[in-house]
Amino acid sequence: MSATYDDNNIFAKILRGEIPAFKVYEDDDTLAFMDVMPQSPGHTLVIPKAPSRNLLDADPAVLSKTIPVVQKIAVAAKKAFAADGIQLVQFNEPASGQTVYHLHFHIIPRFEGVALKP
Ligand code: DGP
Repeated sequence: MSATYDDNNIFAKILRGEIPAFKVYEDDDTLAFMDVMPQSPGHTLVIPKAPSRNLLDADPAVLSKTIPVVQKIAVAAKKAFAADGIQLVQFNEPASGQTVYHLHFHIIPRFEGVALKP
């Protein structure tokens, strides 16, 4: 049996305005904000507003709205932080490294010769 969505997760609280976040983009369906533990300058998270635990239980109709925003933020972050590339990371379930259980996409600017922070 797969785990269900728990709306006490930290990103649900950000969406409800219960805890602060440095927001960089918002529309009716999607929010982007800076990661509080950035692995590189400009590390940004993009989340759908609709509840899903991760990609495995996400509604494709929701994803069809989220992915264009992922692209938009990736392009903007590359330009704003003068990055050489963008790493897109996304975890599903604890075994993969997921720690916050609301679907999110990491947009991580990468720089030639510079390793990520651990
Ligand atoms: P993961 O579930 O492993 O993809 O990682 C969750 C990410 O969420 C991690 O990079 C740190 C970030 N994060 C955790 N708590 C907060 C928070 O309260 N605010 C923000 N902006 N980011 C958070």
